[in-house]
Amino acid sequence: MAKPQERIVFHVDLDCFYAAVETRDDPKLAGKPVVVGADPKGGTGRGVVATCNYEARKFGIRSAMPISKAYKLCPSAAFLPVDFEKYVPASRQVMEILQRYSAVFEPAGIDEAYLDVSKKCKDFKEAQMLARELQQAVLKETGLSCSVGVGPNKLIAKIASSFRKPFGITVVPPQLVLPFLDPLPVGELWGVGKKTAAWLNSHLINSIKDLRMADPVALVEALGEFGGRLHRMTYGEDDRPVGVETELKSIGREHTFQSDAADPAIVLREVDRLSEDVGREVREEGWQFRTVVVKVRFAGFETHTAQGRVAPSDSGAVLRDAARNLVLSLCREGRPVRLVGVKVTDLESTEGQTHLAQFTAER
Ligand code: TTP
Ligand code: MG
Repeated sequence: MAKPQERIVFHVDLDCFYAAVETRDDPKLAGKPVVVGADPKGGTGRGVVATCNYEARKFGIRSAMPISKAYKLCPSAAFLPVDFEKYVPASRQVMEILQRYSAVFEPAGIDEAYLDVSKKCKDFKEAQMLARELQQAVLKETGLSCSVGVGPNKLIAKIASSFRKPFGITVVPPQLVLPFLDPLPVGELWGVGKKTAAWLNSHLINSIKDLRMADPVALVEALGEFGGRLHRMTYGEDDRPVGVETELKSIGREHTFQSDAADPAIVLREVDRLSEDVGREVREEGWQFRTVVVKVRFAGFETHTAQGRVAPSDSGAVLRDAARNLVLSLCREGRPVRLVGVKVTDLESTEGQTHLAQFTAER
């Protein structure tokens, strides 16, 4: 067991998740650049890259980049559509494995989760061995590679898991928290988006150490309450427990048809309307979403849901396109639809969300 009051937290994140599932399932793709996302249509396609494997990243391709740009960077890559029917079962299988390593478990997205292993390991050395064991088990049982960050809390574990990817393990015991954070760019901190980073950089605050040395009063004056939180984050402290979801936020709307809709065009028109309403509310609340969830209830009450991740957004158009694709993936049998619903989750304030986009682009 870890010392009283000392916690040991893992953040596990799969490596190039969607692309990894695709290459696992099709051996012909091994070693080739693989891009998962919208159809590039020979360079004229609209839409964005969901993710790509590490071979494709060598060409500069990144999540959330326009697919046309990805095509220009590497036209010979394999371009594949997003296929949640493959990713959701893969995600579930990984999450089941992770829960064998600790009951104190918190999924944080389709390909990431936190584990509190304080009761399983007496120190960080043991935790490192457990992380290696977990990583090997995931690889052996699912064919997927993951990276693990090990730290005294969620904040450090999360930053650590992305530190050495793919198939990395980064252990940051309490006494190394400050030296670990010091040289990292301020954008690594949760909530620091492009705008905040640009403002900080213009004041010669580039690294987390620079930010710690900055005057907290000046930060609060410039950034409001967030400036104070940000300054505290530079000490790497974080009390949030693992296993308690921080206020699950979602915004959604549903519509039941007067008479069951057999024509997909009618269903999609309703999806557009619901997406517009949900998008408006998201913007009014000052949120951005990362996950889109749709629900389709067929005549006879059989209900299916599907969900997909998108780059952080508050755009009704992004929501509509994602929702349309998801609904189509459920409706393809052409069965009459009784009810359709559109919901967004993984909501964060505008600040927090730009962080993810920027982080992805820079990785
Ligand atoms: P990430 O864990 O951010 O990315 P990744 O697993 O592809 O790559 P990495 O090795 O750097 O962790 O996201 C998990 C999945 O979520 C990713 O495989 C595809 C999806 N996703 C999108 O659809 N759009 C996005 O903008 C991002 C960032 C992710
Ligand atoms: Mg990942």
